[in-house]
Amino acid sequence: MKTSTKKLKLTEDDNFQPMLFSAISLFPEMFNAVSEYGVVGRAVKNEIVNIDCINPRDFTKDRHRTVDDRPYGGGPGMLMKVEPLQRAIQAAKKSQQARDSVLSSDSDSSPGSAKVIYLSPQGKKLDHQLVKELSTQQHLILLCGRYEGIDQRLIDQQVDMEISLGDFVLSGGELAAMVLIDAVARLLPEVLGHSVSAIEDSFEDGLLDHPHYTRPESYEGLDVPPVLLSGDHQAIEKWRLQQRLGRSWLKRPDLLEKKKLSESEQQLLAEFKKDYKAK
Ligand code: 4HQ
Repeated sequence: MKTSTKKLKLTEDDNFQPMLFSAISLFPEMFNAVSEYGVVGRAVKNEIVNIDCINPRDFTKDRHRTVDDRPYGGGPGMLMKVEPLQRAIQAAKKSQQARDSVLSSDSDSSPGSAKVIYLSPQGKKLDHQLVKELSTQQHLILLCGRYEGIDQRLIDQQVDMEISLGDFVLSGGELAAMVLIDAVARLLPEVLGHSVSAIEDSFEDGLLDHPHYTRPESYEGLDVPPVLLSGDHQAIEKWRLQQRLGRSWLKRPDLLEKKKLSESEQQLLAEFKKDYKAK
């Protein structure tokens, strides 16, 4: 056996650690939606990603396992009780410390650096840049609020970062946490392989994607753009870049304003605009 040339699978490396997401949630079953399906489901199965659900209800101490309480100052709705959440966060932090303690010390996995994230509309808006930064972390603890949310002192004391999906209101942080897990996990090099570093380039370079076509060649009288059938890979790449520039100009001018275009990109876009205005 030629052991010397056998490439070690990343996940067989003694120092490899799956990225850990600890979801603190009253509805842990919701996370099956990410951990059992598709690309992230496979990453979980292959132990490239771990998703650990922690239910604050398991950290209550009263007979009724109470997880909600009334807001000081009155008003409608309830808040999540502080102590069960606090204990759940501590438990999440311990689970990573337990993993670190069985690893050799020369790994880069920066133990003790779990980031606690609270999903809320007050947070920083999630975008590709932030997703990329999060994908460099070993352990993210995702605090999923229900009811009217959590006590401000818990945010001040325990939360490292507040993140929002956008200016709308969800009925709980779980869906937001799952969106974050999906977007972050697919950026891990072990999850999609190199095929997608190219695909992910879309947002990587701040442009929208180009249009895609598959069979049939003609559908309802609409033909696939001929260049895609030409076999001329250079021409195809050029057309795709032009489409990406053009679509960004049409649908997301804010993206183009942030981006510095090269001479050839400016020319491709000018040509797209000319054709667009001629139609
Ligand atoms: N909520 N982006 C309120 C959100 C939200 C968002 C989560 C509703 C937290 C207490 N989360 N709970 N938008 O609307 O992330």
